[in-house]
Amino acid sequence: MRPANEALIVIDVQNDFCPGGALAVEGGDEIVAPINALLPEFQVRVLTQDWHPAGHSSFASTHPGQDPFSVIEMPYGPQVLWPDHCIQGSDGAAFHKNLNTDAADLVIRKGFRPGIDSYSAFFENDHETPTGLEGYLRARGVDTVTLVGLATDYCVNYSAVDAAGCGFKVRVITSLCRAIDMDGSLDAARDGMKNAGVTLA
Ligand code: VGL
Ligand code: ZN
Repeated sequence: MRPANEALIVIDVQNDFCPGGALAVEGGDEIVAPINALLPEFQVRVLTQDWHPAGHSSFASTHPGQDPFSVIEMPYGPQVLWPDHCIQGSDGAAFHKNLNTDAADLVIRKGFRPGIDSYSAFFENDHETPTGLEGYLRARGVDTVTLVGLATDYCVNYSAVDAAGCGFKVRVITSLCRAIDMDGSLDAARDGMKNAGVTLA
């Protein structure tokens, strides 16, 4: 058992990010069993859930003439346009059926504001609207976080960098993550995490 100041944060292990899903990450389902095995090691366990309303501004379908995986400029900066995914209440937004969600202390949902995306478990993509997770972790006396989940180069990466920015000691177990890896995004994410002081284990 790990000490009470350490949290495990499981990022977006949802059907739409697993094979067969709307924004499938190769091998996304392979990490479910080892994550289940890791959960009991931690005294503080958090799951995140990407949770978009239909017509979300991060969906290509919301922007006539735009293809999935193109990039547009939003008031808060560049935004990749994704296929419709993780729509609130849909099967795609549900956790992978084998993920041991019963083991979680907290499920934090993100991306529910129509006009702003939220890759990070800590702040939305404007880098200032908080999800509340920082306060939750601090209130429970956590100063060290371990991150696993999907996708390495987007939601895990943004969560890890933000956690480090909040002052947490951060470790990402890369073998328990899988990446979208679009246009060098995985290499860029690795560099960004290392520069932020994140340990890649
Ligand atoms: C994610 C793209 C869009 C992720 C979520 O979980 O990495 N990526 N929404
Ligand atoms: Zn999303």
